[in-house]
Amino acid sequence: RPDLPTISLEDVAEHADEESLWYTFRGGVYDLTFFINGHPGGTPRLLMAAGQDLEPYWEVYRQHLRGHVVDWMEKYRIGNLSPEDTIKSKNFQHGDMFETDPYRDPNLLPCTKKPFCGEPRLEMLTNDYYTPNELFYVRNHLAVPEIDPDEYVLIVKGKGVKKHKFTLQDLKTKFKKYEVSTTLQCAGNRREDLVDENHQIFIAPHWVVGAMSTAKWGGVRLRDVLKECGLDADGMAMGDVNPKDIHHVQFEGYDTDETGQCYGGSIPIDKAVDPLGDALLAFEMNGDPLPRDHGYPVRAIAPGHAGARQCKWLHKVIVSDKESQTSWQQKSYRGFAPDITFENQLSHWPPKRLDQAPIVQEMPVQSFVCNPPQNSVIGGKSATDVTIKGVAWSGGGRKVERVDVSIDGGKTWTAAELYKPIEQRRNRHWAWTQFTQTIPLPEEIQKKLRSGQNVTLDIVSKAMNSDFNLQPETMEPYWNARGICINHWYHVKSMMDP
Ligand code: MTE
Ligand code: MO
Repeated sequence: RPDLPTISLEDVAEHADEESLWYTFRGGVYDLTFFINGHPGGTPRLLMAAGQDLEPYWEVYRQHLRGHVVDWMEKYRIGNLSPEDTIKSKNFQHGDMFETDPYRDPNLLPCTKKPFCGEPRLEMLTNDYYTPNELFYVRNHLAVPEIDPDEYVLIVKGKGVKKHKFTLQDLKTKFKKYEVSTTLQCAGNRREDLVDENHQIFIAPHWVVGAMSTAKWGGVRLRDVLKECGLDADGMAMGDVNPKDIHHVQFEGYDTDETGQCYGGSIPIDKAVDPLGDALLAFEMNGDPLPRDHGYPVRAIAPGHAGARQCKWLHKVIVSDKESQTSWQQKSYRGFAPDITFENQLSHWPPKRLDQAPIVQEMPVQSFVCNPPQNSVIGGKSATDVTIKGVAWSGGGRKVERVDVSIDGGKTWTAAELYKPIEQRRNRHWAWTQFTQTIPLPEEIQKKLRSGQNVTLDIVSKAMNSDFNLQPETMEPYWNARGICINHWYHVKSMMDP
């Protein structure tokens, strides 16, 4: 950009506070002051890198290197570094907080590596009803904390409770143990499906589809712990007691970013005190202690709610009049209208009419085909049918009543056989339903195959929940800039090759 002035590294370093935020990147100088509150990872992290070169940070947080982030930033370029300064700017070394992350199974396909987000190979999700722990999707926003179980403490405090501290041993011995089977799904699952030539999403990770898994969680009920700390959970659940200043239960994790900000989220108090809500503080996953990636030693489980509220490495439970004030509650998981984009509103936080962008808790009905796998080649000159398998789930404990499948992209449908080997009661259908169906191939497809021609099937499923809500056909009516609650038909292309 020869039209822009040359700026020295010393000058850039002067612009490193809320008044003025300058950065360098590959020889360019950028003024991102307006973006102070817009960064999806939070203001402190933007400040942390202020006055410096972004490349060493982005070596760690590689999701930024996707073309559109770099392109977008170009609009805010104010100058160039000299060739000497460009070389110097890269020498800054940034520590890697992810070095102590645990080993991961190679069948957990990484979507981002630092922080680690991985989704299981989809075709493996229908092998078992409960997802094996090593294949359960992982969504970390930060590095995995190292927690000594003897030093672990859970702090409960806030409105309506007396401050308490519990050790892991206290949780295991002072309360009755419960087991709850629930599916977790990241609110951003299938984010990649909202991206095309006309739609960009400036938030990572771009999950394909596998950010959904199911486990049986063992632990103690959140309501029992709150009662032990003095909250009138029974009175509140019955509606006899309705305190004006108690609306939310906030969770905070042991995991923190480079600036000390911990992960956090909250759920409504009604979910926490509801005896039929099954909210847990879990220390077991499918009968084993929680793996490190899934929150060892204790995590929150709020069945039916978005993955983001299931706070891992749980350190604090805070009863409050307010929702969690973290960026994960306030920014990341809001549902914006289709005309709101990152460029036109969200990079200048807060956008207008935040009240029109609700914070997600319970998620919409979802299903997708796992088998045959995406882009697979299935054989058979003499094939006469194709067997489809997949998973379906609805947030809010709503039951999956029916799943229809199609091999012609949704022109014709057949109801699938549903499989749910455990009993869950009305509005407590926290765990998914698996489905399978064998569809006869139409005569013209069979003819083509017999004559040696390829046929590509467009396999789709659509689930209906107990509210009679169905998955929408396309993303247009609900496209949203944060890329959340994505549930339109998932198409699997599978080629039959004789
Ligand atoms: N809790 C903490 N402390 N830190 C996190 O990064 N990620 C959340 C949630 N709880 C997260 C967390 C998100 S967005 C999701 S989708 C789920 O954990 C994922 O849980 P899993 O990794 O066990 O599948
Ligand atoms: Mo998530």
